[in-house]
Amino acid sequence: GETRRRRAEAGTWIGHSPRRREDYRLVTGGGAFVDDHQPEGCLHLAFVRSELAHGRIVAINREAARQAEGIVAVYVAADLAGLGEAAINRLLPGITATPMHVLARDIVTAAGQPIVAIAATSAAAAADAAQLVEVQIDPLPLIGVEDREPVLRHRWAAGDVNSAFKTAAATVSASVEHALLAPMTLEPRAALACFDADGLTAWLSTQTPHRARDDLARMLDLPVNKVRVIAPDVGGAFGGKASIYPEDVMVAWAAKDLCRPVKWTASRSEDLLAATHGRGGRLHGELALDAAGTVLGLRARLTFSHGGWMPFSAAAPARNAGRILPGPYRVEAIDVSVEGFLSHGAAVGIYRGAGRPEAAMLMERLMDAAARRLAIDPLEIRRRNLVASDAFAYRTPTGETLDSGNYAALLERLDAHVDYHRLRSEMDARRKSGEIVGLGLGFYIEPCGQGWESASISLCRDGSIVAATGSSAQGQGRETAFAQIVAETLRVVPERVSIRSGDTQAVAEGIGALASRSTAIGGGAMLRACEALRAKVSDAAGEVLQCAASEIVLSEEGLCGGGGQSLSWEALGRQVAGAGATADEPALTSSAVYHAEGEAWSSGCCLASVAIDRDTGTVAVERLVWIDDAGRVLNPMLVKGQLVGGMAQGFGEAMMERLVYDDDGQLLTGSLMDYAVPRADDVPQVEIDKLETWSPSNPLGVKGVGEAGCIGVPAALVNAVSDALTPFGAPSLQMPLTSEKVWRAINGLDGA
Ligand code: SMO
Repeated sequence: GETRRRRAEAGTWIGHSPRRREDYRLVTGGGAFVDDHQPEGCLHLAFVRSELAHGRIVAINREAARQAEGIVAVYVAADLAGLGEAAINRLLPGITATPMHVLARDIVTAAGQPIVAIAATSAAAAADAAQLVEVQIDPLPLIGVEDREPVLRHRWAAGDVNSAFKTAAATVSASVEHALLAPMTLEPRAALACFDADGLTAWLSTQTPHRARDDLARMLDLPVNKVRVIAPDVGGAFGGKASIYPEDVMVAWAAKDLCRPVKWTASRSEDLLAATHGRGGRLHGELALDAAGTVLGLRARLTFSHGGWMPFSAAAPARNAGRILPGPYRVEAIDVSVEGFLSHGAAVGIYRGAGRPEAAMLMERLMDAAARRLAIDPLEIRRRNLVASDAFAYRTPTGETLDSGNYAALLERLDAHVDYHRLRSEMDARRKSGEIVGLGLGFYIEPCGQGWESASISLCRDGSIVAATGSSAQGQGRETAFAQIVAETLRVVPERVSIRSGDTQAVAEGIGALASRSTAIGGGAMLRACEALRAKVSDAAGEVLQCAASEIVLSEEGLCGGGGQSLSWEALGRQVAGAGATADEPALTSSAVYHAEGEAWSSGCCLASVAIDRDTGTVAVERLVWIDDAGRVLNPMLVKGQLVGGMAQGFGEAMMERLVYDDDGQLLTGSLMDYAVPRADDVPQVEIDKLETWSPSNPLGVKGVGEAGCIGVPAALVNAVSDALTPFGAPSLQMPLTSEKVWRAINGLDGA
């Protein structure tokens, strides 16, 4: 009531934490996910998938399936004549694109690849009929990475790296392997499509509705304006829902072919098998340093695995890892090369961080190696190499421009928060008394997206304000944050504002929610649209109130003219829209496409302290302290939610998770009995503090935060465990740091 009004008057919604407006709906079962939509007469798809990782399809017998109860159609690749190809983002020059096949024709390259699609009157009938399809595949030998040509290749070079290594007082190296991971969403992938005289409407569990629309239009040869994609509630995405999938296209094709609604919802095992995997990079790096620990040069070779085909953003992890590799450190001479290879398995795509975690892990392992070699404290050696706070905008040797940051202040705040040197002495004392304990640091930078986003906003006939954004929602609180931007700009309470997202009809063009970009770029678009609407509102109110537009003052109560005359938002809406208009009819509308002036770069640092149980190798995280700088914070509660969620996934990567294929290319981790996702009682407590270095790259001064936890936390954890294992010959362990691996290292056994 009163507090709210005062805040609205002061225009201070930004920086506060109103409760998430989407939560009541979501926690009371009122959410509507794709699978909750069940149009009349909806058919269900099931897929017959390849049982082999490589082979030639020699025969498919679908007769029995066709005769089964409730079966409407049984599709093979030959039935999909005229189907186009999905787009690929040529983020790096020299990409040899390998787009997906909706259904495999002739050759299968991964176990789990769809070969046959069955449409039936129920999901159970479709699944039963799938058992009746006989697919005969002649096995082919698997192709190892050594027998493949790279599908992408790029190199970043600057300065005289050879002379840096020649003149160095010390050189160190590190190798990092990122296991393949599953972007584990609560809601598995799901697609529903209807086709009628107006065209195709597809409900997809996607984070990029407009891209999906364009893909479906191209592949199905429909005009873009005849395709509408709706992302209703999306139960997590994490990069795994940023590209169109064969199953999505098959659903749309079947809906068009049969002129009936068609739906498919993945099982958990289907997602583990055939949704895109994340990570899977192997990175090797070397640092050249002078005797004081100053980095003189960096060499690195990064190898990424792409799986069986390349989704839209296939090159993003490789490109990100390379372009951000020096991290927050000043390095003038670099030679960084990256190569990507196909392999037998599901496609590998972006996953929360998309190359950033890989870069941070390599750089932070290297800094620790350098600290050990030169007997300089790990915090101190970082302090000596951080980009100085007066060096921004800082041009990196890979050609990126870090817009802003204060890395020294991050370090000071971390130091002060934990009393670093006391903590270090405590650890030393405990180690002397026989405990296995360690401290680890992880510094990171987080680029928050490039390009543009769109927004549109209307004052409606009833005085309500409806805003639409091309940034979509997947659980991160989009409605709440964007309502704050609107409320702040138009000086109203957020309750007056509704936010629409995830619908290609809400805004004509858009990018979506990925790459930590939504607030920096999508928020910028929303701000611009709001400013344009504010001008229109002032003009219209000035006309009604007979005063200059510049005299109009906006508040929750309405529009006030220079002489004290006023009218309510509803009165203005009614006046402009006309008496005959419906309540939700737009009276005034403004749209904006905002092109970010530059990329916003978040940053941060983490410290982990761990204690290891000598008998079991179990790692207990005693403290996880984290300072994040996401620029100006719109909503501290939402930011904390992003940080904690990212931390849980980063913890999972560092300590527990790993997709495993056997030598025949069969996935061994096909269920949650085998793939270890952290549960609530696995995830450590975290102490979070922040810095707010506002970004000059966008009008809100904001940066991203969605990926930070996956970037900084694993590096700190791995460094902490490595530090703890120093007395055991400092073995170089690769993630995940399972108790078995750690126990083997303690006991000097192979396989650590
Ligand atoms: S890995 Mo993200 O959704 O760009």
